[in-house]
Amino acid sequence: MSTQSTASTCCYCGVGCGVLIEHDGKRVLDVAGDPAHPANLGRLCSKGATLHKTGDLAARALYPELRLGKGLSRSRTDWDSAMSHAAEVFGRTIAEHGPDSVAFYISGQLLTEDYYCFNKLARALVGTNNIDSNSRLCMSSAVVGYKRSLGADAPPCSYEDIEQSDCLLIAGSNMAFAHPVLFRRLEAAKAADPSKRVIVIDPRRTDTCEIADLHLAIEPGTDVALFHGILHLLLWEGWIDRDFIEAHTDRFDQLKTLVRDYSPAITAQLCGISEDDLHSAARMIGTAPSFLSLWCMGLNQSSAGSAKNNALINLHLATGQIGKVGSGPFSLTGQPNAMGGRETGSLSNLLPGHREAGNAEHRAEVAEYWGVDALPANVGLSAIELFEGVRSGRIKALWIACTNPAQSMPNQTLIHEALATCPFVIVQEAFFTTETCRYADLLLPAASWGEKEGTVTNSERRISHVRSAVAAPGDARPDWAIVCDFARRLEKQLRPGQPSLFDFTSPAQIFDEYKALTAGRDLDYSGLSHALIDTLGPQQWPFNAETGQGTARLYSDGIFATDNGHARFVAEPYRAAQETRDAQFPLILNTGRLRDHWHGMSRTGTAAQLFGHVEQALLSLHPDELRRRNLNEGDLVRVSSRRGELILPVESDAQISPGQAFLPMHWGDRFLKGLGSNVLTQPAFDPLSKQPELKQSSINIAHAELPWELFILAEGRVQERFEAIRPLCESLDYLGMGLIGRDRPALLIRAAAATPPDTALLAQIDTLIGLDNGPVLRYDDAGRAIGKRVKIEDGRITAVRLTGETAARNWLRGVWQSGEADAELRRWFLAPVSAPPGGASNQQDKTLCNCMNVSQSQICAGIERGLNLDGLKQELGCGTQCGSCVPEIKRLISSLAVPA
Ligand SMILES: Nc1nc2c(c(=O)[nH]1)N[C@H]1C(S)=C(S)[C@@H](COP(=O)(O)OP(=O)(O)OC[C@H]3O[C@@H](n4cnc5c(=O)[nH]c(N)nc54)[C@H](O)[C@@H]3O)O[C@H]1N2
Ligand SMILES: Nc1nc2c(c(=O)[nH]1)N[C@H]1C(S)=C(S)[C@@H](COP(=O)(O)OP(=O)(O)OC[C@H]3O[C@@H](n4cnc5c(=O)[nH]c(N)nc54)[C@H](O)[C@@H]3O)O[C@H]1N2
Ligand code: SF4
Ligand SMILES: [Mo]
Repeated sequence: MSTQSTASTCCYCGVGCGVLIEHDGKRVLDVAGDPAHPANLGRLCSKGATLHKTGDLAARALYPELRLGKGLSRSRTDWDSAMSHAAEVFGRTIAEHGPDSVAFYISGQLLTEDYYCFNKLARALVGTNNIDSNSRLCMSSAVVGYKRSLGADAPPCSYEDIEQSDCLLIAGSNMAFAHPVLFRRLEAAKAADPSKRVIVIDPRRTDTCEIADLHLAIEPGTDVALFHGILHLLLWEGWIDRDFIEAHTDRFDQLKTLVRDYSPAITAQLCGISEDDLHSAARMIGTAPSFLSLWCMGLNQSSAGSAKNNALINLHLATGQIGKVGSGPFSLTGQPNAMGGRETGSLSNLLPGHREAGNAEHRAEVAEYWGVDALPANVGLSAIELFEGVRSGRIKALWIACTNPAQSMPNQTLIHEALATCPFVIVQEAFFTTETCRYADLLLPAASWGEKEGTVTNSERRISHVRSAVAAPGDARPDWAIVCDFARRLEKQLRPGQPSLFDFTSPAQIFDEYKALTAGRDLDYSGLSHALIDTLGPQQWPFNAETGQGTARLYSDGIFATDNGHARFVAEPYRAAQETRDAQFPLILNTGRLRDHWHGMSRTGTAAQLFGHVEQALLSLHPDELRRRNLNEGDLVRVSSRRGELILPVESDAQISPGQAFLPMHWGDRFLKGLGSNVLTQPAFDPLSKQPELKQSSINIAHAELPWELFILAEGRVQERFEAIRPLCESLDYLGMGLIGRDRPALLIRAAAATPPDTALLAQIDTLIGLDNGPVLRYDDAGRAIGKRVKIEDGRITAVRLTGETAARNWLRGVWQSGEADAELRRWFLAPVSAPPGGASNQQDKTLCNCMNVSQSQICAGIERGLNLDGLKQELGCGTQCGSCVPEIKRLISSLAVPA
């Protein structure tokens, strides 16, 4: 069968890289970076480059499934029955309880056309503003920041500015992990011009710091104080642009008065940094010919998220560093189409075309365009309020699409209660495995990456055409098509006899209807169409019909999107995070991304290769914090916050400051029993953006006394076995699940309990992983509750189960990985202890270079032999493909290399 190539985009982050999908018309075979796409020019990161290895069919939602009553299980149904049922329940709920008794919770990963249909459905047909998206957890503080300072929600810069800037401030962004291809572009530019200055502001020393001339490890949540302290110094030194301030801005005097209080001594103390470092930062910013800032969740996910955004933009306005090459405030968007969501009005307070739901004129404009009498004026619920409304019973029918709130929202206990009690929950998902799907009364299978068509806007306002390469599996359908099918049925109840508002047959047609709503607005892309993007390539808005071209940079003329064309300084004092350290909860928990995983891992969690870098949930703490508590790496701790408790192993990490802890956000209840990372985090939110404070929750930890341990490694059928074993393990106190093995994927489980579980559980697990038959070595010491099971087929281990004590687990993994079951293994097997044979390494290794499969131990050995980065690249091949591992290799070199 002939191989074809379809140009599309990566479905992960907001860099929006172009990918070439290699396929045979039926299956995706490979992906490559698209050299013609301006975002990445052919590059991909470790996640983009492995797209074709993810999305296991065994995890896909294939057919609509309906549950006819709580407590019953769902059964397969057809689209016609599913849609009629949904329209009937929504129609009845609206009739009985009014339009605000239903709600839609959607996602920054939908395509622009999907969003448009959802918005039209909620606001024009149902008549509610209860439509919000996971961008509330992500970008809503940036939306408020841009609007307050500049008048419109528009990042003014281009990716080229990253390469062209003389001084970059990276605040609360770990772009080495989260926006890797942009980080590669910055690395290359800095290598070409080492005079470029980079400042990183992050309480953790992340891999992004590998490129920094200055890292300010501020106390969590103190960014506003820092930015005001920097402005104080810029004023003192005369490093501001008075002409620009005079001609193009308002309200500077108020801010000048406020920042007088942020003297270097006070700022340094509030932020926990040295005055020298503060002076250095101000000097770099104040004396640079061009100054660009990049920021992400370290600023947005905060109860002071809006204030942080505006305090940073203040620095650009005060120095006149905006609208010029290499300058400007440039927020990095998280999700691939969070920008499209903002454009189409997919937050409860917005309307399409950067309009406001709270603005009567805006409502009238959109209502007229849609041909309806009016749009609802009631204030819609934002994500946190929406789920509180579900729990309190105010929301009686909830539609969730393309997001997994039972993993990603803070305060998971409340979210799970809400979903369990909601009378009717629709989940529109590509993978049936997510935590949220468990609560679906109606599960609607959605087409996913490579299978659907539409448009997305990336961080630099660039709109790409997302193309489908293969058909969706089973009965899965594109999101827009599901929405329109439902809407046409609901119209029969709510607008009988009137022409349909949802008579769309293609995404291009939806785009053409929608784009007119951007005409005359700041983002105007009414001049674009799918066909034009195909001809011209991806384009940056604004792009209107008259100019017929995209716009690389906004505000070059010094005219801003406010009523009088002036940008506005925002003067708000520093306010501490909601939760700070206290006697009861003495640590601040920070959460964020890993390099190779994506959010709740519905996609990346199906590829064993992507667990090579980090394979299980670990709580990272500074070595001093472990020492103080007599904890060793791998020990299980009970982590508690004001909202919940979680058991998981600790790891020592000197990149985390004492008094702080870090837990990746990816682990949900499937991978980490106990509702996952977000059982600990708090729902407190910023008063304006309503974005929750996901980066700072206070916690305590205590050693978890769980003497009975379980370790399982089982090769083959990983997805199926994962789904079968996970629900069996509810009785265990700790349960961490993962995958390992690149060429021979295996399921990996570590668990523990206060007392041994029922033997029936172990028997069930044995059956599921094939330890009940075939060539299995068995050792049982009932008195000490030690059990060993090892299956050896063709001279190699294929399955292991240790119970009671699991001291040999890392060593056994190594033996499994080596592919040879030797005599030493048999001797260990017969010994009455679990500990690995004397002298054998029990260290856990990890894969640093995912592309070339190079482990940390190989790289460390190379460094000890005196190899530098180039030497390692030549000898081991690491870092020569996507480059995602290069910052970490550099860090190892600087920590291990013996000075010559
Ligand atoms: N690999 C990978 N990449 C992704 C994603 C993914 O899941 N995996 N998700 C995408 C999405 S949706 C998003 S939103 C982005 C997120 O991208 P980032 O925001 O870059 O990633 P995070 O790890 O969430 O957080 C960034 C940093 O904020 C720091 N931080 C915590 N508190 C503070 C503070 O008070 N002040 C400052 N200055 N910094 C603080 C954390 O230590 C962390 O290093 O990533 C996108 N890219
Ligand atoms: N503690 C903590 N929590 C956080 C964060 C944090 O930093 N710390 N970050 C927050 C941020 S910034 C974000 S963006 C959120 C992300 O949180 P979520 O939105 O919950 O993240 P995903 O797991 O990406 O959810 C997307 C879902 O859509 C499904 N899907 C994929 N393709 C399609 C499709 O084409 N159609 C449909 N219908 N479904 C599809 C996927 O299988 C997946 O389950 O998490 C937030 N939660
Ligand atoms: S940087 Fe990586 S994850 Fe982000 S769009 Fe590009 S390839 Fe995808
Ligand atoms: Mo995000």
